[in-house]
Amino acid sequence: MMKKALLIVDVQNDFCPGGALGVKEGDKVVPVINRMMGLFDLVISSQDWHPADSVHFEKWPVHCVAGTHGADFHPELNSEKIDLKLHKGTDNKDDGYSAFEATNVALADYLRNREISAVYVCGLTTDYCVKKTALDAVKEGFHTYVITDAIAAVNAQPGDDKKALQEMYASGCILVGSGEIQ
Ligand code: VGL
Ligand code: ZN
Repeated sequence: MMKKALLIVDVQNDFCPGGALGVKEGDKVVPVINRMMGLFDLVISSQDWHPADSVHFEKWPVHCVAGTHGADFHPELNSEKIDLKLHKGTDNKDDGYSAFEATNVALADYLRNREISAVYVCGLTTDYCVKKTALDAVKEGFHTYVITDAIAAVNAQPGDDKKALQEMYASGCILVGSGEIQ
């Protein structure tokens, strides 16, 4: 049996409407993700977890500062079902867009040690951290799925979401709907 992990990227208050870097309909991914959790051998989350003096904030409004409310999970996310919680972007010199850059756990080794061969990526945001995480998952040799109804984009330029999906598809990611997962 192919073992599979759900990778929930950055479903944090600051990326949801009303947050410091709130994305349109960012909160809509939450019920979709909660419904899927039971289908996986392993459920893993990442959290953007920046120091207040990060160089990252030269590109972005201040968001997801470690330990703040903005860095907490969306309150409706069923975080009790999460087996492993990753922190990324923790160094003041790094963007940490990919969950594979988590600084508390070496994610690729962690997955391989548990014989996970397929990774399903969802969460926020389509054009940054979801994309970088999915591309790294492919590079690390995992069968990589992106759940298209469980992601939302920054869309700094209109169409960035479509572009990101095309790039992920062209790199070997498989695009699926949450309803297709067994
Ligand atoms: C993200 C912008 C800045 C993300 C994180 O989670 O996609 N985007 N930091
Ligand atoms: Zn960030």
